Amino acid sequence: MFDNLSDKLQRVFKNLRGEGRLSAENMETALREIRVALLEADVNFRVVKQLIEAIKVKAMGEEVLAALSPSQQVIKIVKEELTKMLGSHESKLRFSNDPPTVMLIVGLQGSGKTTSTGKLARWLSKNGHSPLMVSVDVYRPAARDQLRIVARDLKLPVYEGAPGETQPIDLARSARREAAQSGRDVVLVDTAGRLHIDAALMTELGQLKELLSPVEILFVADAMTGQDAVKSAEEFHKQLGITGVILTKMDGDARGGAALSIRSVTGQPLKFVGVGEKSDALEPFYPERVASRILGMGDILSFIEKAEEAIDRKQAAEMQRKLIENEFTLEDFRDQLKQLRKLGPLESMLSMMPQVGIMKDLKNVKVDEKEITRVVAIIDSMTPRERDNHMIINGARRRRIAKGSGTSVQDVNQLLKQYTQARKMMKTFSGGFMGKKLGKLKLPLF
Ligand SMILES: Nc1nc2c(ncn2[C@@H]2O[C@H](COP(=O)(O)OP(=O)(O)OP(=O)(O)O)[C@@H](O)[C@H]2O)c(=O)[nH]1
Ligand SMILES: [Mg+2]
Repeated sequence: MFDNLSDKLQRVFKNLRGEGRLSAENMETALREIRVALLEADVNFRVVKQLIEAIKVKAMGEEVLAALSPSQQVIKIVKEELTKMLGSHESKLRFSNDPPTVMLIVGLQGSGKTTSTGKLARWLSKNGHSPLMVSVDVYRPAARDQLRIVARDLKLPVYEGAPGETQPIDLARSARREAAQSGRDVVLVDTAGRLHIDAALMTELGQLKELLSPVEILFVADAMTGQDAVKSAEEFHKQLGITGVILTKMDGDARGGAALSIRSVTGQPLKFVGVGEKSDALEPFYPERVASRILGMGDILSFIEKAEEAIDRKQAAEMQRKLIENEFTLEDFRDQLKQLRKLGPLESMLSMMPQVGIMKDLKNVKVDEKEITRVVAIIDSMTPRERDNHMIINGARRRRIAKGSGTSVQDVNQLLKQYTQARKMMKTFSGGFMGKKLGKLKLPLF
């Protein structure tokens, strides 16, 4: 996400780093480069213009004459303005005082409405709500089945419709009634998509809006479609009035910049980003964190939040103690690996870290998930005593472990080496950079 833009902006800042102070000339050059970087990243040109103007005013103003270096000043200003452009504050979902709250999920064909409906249902149920999903896509034969499957996988309810209930309006009305009767507080309405915005679609969505008085009308925008996503968001907003945006496919290598313009162009907030096909690949949108990520500062906060979801605090504290006292056993190592796996693809986790120091080297590390599985299998094949004290694992024991785990003695050797290295590294982390940055949460990385 934003890799290119991020690289380019960092180059601009680097060039400024050599300068003693901000001058009209070096600022002019930096602004020009920032402008090009944003345009190349597909940020809408009107938005770029506003942004550059705002940065310029601030940079030339008095407040920059502080003790910061020129590049620090510019980074600070660019970050503030980017954050503002992205909406300043997190924009939470709103709920009706008179539940069930209805949320309409709208957007063009294939933008990710059905997938996002499922993700949102999962997110809601993890955050104290009890959603009911309903698909009113009666045009594509498999559409309602698709949502049914999503719901089944999530073990969350979907309103399936009564026999003969074939109209979007009827389905939506019944779903709301069912939610009210069964005490569900949110109804997520997955609507049909069209290739292009057409009058029939807008009429139908308009009717749904009138009938359901949705508190949220969330426009699902496919980040891969660039400026088209911005244009259709604008059009939906004009015709229907959207209340927020879910930006999907931000995990793709799209330039992503278009997406950043949606807030400016429509005036409606980005509420969530989709970062993968799986149901947990949905993140609330935090303007400041995204700005930091774009500027290459890493998204420490998202990272911590995700880690916290996966890692049991108590266990983490216990791990911490063991690390410090050098009691970290192979069994702990295995548990850590398992937890790391729960965090999701390791590479995507690493990409959220600030690209400094050791993390810079780790950025290019390809983490092989199969390798983790193998390591876990090897440790599983050890006796508790061996796990407790790796020093007793001699040649004969290594052979037995290899056999038991279907691996080779070299594999076992390699693992033991990794383990001892990990112990060393984690000790460094727990007191060093990571320790300070992550506070109470020290993540072992191997
Ligand atoms: N990589 C990635 N793929 C996504 C994301 N969100 C959705 N998709 C994929 O995009 C495709 C279309 O998603 P759907 O949810 O079916 O889209 P839709 O808007 O409901 O499509 P229609 O109902 O046909 O209009 C699917 O293959 C999804 O897996 C995302 O955040 N990242
Ligand atoms: Mg769909």
